[in-house]
Amino acid sequence: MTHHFSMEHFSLNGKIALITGASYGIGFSIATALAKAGSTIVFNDINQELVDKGLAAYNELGITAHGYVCDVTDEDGIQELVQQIKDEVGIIDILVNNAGIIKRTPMLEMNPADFRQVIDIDLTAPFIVSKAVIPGMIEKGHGKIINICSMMSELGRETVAAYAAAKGGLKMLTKNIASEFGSANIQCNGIGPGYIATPQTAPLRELQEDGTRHPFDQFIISKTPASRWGNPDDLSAPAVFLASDASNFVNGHILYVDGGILAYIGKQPE
Ligand code: NAP
Ligand code: GCO
Repeated sequence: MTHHFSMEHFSLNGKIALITGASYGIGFSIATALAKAGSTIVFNDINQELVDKGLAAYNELGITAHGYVCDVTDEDGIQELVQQIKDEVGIIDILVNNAGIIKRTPMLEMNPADFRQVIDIDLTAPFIVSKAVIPGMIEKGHGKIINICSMMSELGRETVAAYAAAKGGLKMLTKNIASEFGSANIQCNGIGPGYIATPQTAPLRELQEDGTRHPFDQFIISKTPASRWGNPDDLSAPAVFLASDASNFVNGHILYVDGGILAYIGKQPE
């Protein structure tokens, strides 16, 4: 990279990107953006049906993606997947830890088994996948890891104890990977999406029986200076930035893409 600014620093030409759980939603949008910026896209999902759905959707956009069935919590499966990607596509330059789940349950009604499952998928899995991918990055002499965090990396709310614990942990895993592998020229950053309209948040946006907006929907609009939910595409350019040479001295940072939620105390009374 030269010392002079060039738009080329945003290019991902020749790069190989693995985006987990990217058949639809936020992962799909980020993968599409990384492909448009020049990289080869590889994704996994939990079953063949989702992978096929993803492959068809990428194909429709003219993107050749490589899709694999793999559970991100299965360390042996992930190690085999990374080896298979190396053999069939090449060594991964960019990893986006996107796969995740949420359970909205009041804490006093939540079983430890459900709590552990959220931690397993949203926090332990990014550790497992990063651990599998980092040796290849060290071999290549560079790497980018982007962890999909949340407003719940910073804030709590009723019913999401496990998710907040996992996403807060993911923020610190991000800083730790940055600390441990910065000298190997690996940058690990997070994207913290605000409230984004995807199937994951659909229950919070369902219309009421009388046709009015869901109270949570109204709550989010009032908490967001932008006065709207985000779209998965709002995350596209921030992801390209963090995946590209344009961010080579940005490490351990969480880029909140939230329409201003974290900056705002809330609407003052009329
Ligand atoms: P999502 O429903 O969370 O999609 C994630 C994908 O990961 C799905 O395809 C899901 O498959 C897959 N997945 C779940 N468990 C997996 C596992 N064990 N192994 C492999 N894949 C697995 O939708 P999203 O809203 O696009 O969320 C993507 C990420 O952004 C998540 O980490 C989420 O926490 C985060 N996020 C979302 C929002 C939002 O407002 N939507 C805001 C902040 C952060 P299934 O369909 O079978 O579950
Ligand atoms: C919730 C939401 C959030 C969002 C997102 C916020 O129930 O509060 O689903 O968790 O999905 O992660 O950034």
